[in-house]
Amino acid sequence: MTVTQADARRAAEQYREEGYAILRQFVDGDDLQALRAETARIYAEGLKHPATWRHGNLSFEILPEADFGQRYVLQAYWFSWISEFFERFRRSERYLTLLEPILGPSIKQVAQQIHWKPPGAGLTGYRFHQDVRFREARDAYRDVVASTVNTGLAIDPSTRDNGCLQIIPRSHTRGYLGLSDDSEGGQIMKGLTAEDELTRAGLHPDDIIWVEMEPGDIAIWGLLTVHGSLPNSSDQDRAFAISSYVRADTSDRGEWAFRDGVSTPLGPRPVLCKYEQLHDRPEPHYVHDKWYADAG
Ligand SMILES: O=C(O)CCC(=O)C(=O)O
Ligand SMILES: [Fe+2]
Repeated sequence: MTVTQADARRAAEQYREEGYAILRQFVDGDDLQALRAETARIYAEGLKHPATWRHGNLSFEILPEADFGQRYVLQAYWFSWISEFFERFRRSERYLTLLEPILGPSIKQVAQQIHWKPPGAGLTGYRFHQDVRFREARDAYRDVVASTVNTGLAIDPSTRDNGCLQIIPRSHTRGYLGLSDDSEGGQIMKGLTAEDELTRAGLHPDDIIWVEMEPGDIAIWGLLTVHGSLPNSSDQDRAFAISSYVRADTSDRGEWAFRDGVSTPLGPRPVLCKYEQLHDRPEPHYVHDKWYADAG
């Protein structure tokens, strides 16, 4: 099955009302097998690096064996630079069909990520937050909330046990709530959200929805939608592909995905997305910031 315009219109309507929507079997069949195989290859690429590594917008977030007894890859960013498959996938027809009712036909992509939750790694939870906190370069966007859609595609089964996404419906109508803004160095992967943090923000823990997904299902949410996820407590990994898209005419940031509905490849060099130092250190390098130190 592929996503139809009717599916996309329904999803857009639910997204506007509830701040999120889920579409089943956004990817299936041979495409899904290829997606899973390529994701495994990207993980293996990341595993070659003993510490967090960056080259342009391409990056791998690594938990090194020196500190964790074993090497884990938690995240990859902008792997389109090393993956012909993902370079086409990020701007495939299905994404245009899904996004066009919300963003129109001219769309840039400001984030391309895979998040893994390797069993045993720890530190694989994301405290409840609103993604607008990650749009630090406010001047680079106009009307950023209305002009952005985030998408999360299940590559592995996404379950309660392995730390599936959790969303609070209608929370996007509440404005910015400052959740997790007390996190050290802005790190939302350290610690868990205490229920009273939600209650103090006027949210009800009982309203939380567990977004369980089969491989190939996709969720969309907005920059003000409250969401998070628990660490993996199972022995099954959870690979989840997150992409953030913006209405092109509102954003100075992002790689083109669709220009007037036409799928548009990466250019010869990366452009500014979310990584501010892109042009300061263009060469490949390791990043030793140990954000995970003293993690409780
Ligand atoms: O991977 C997840 O479960 C959620 C990640 C997330 O919300 C984020 O990176 O902003
Ligand atoms: Fe998020």
